[in-house]
Amino acid sequence: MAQQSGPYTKMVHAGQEPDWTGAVTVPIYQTSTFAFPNAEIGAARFAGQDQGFIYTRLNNPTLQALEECVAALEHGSCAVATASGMGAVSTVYLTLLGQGLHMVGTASCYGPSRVLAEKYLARFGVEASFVDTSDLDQVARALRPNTRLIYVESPSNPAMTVTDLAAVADLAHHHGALLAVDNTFASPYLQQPLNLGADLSLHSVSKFLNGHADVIGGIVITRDPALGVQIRSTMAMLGCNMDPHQAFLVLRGIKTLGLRVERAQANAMAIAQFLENHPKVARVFYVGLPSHPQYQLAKKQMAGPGCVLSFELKGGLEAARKLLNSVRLATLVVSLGGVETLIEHPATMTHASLPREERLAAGITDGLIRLAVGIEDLEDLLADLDQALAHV
Ligand code: LCS
Repeated sequence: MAQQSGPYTKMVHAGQEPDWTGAVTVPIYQTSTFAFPNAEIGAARFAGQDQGFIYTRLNNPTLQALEECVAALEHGSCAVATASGMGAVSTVYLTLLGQGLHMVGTASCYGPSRVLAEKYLARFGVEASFVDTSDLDQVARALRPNTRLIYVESPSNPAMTVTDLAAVADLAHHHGALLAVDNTFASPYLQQPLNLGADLSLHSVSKFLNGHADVIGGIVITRDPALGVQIRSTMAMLGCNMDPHQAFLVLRGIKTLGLRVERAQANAMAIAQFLENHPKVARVFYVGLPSHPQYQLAKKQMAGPGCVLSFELKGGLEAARKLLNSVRLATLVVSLGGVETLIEHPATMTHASLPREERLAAGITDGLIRLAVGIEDLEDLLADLDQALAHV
């Protein structure tokens, strides 16, 4: 496969050349460890002078195929698969931060990414400030002499807030810090943070990359190969490696990433327009609508608005509960990025751990509903929402 191939070709082929057996699909190398041909080669592998496999916690051919595929999709030099998205976040934090060092993060990022920094790493002397990273002044004001990492989720959950990645990368680099971007909501199909200046990109592959709600996994991508080696070393020390069977399923999911996102995104656009015109809906947050505050920025840095939206019901908590209990096709569940349409209530579910004041500041009101749109027939999805809204 040529280096300059298009994204659909990469999804199907990158990192997935047939092995010596000719297997068209990368096999599951379900082995914990790899035999060395002789003592000298074994020693050379440990010394980093021979690239052969050693032990699955460090790497494995099925994992390597997935890592090469995602690195190609995001224009990185290196990728490291992890057991979960939180494994990817932990690996990035523990590689770049330490006692006396500081990070700046997106206030409305996935809750545990914030709790990990503010509660757990704080015990080891790491400082963290979480601000609205879509406001560059807030990011600049939060920087300290000891800031080493800016951690941005864009679009971020659930108000779909978009941060100017190229501008934040400049801020980070002028300050001697690195920029890591959680690219989960966009997926590599719609956004390539490294092309915009980020140093690291990461995903919960449990979402769009796998796409079928049957795997938990994560991945970190770097531009600098030396940083990639550090990331792999941290991942291996933490022991948060992905399993070969997980990697096989994610590779299979990636083959249809573009097709799935295109279809779900078209559904999301039509649903966002339907909701924006509905009398019981106060507001819709979807980066594909001109009413979204960062509509123009999203158009500039993303190849499409994506498949997740949220909307606020005029009737508050009671209306939200009624709607959630009335949908028949959309499934009431926390997660996103699958082929099926998923619906949830951020204030009492994904963002329940945030103090009420902070939740409201991030736009997470009691009437807010998050909808992760799938690939079902649009008419069926609209009919389901229409009948559920009639119960509100
Ligand atoms: N980053 C983002 C943006 C996420 O949405 C999630 C999980 C993670 C990281 C962590 O990934 P995991 O360890 O679960 O693979 N988001 C979830 C959500 O919105 N609902 O359920 C999980």
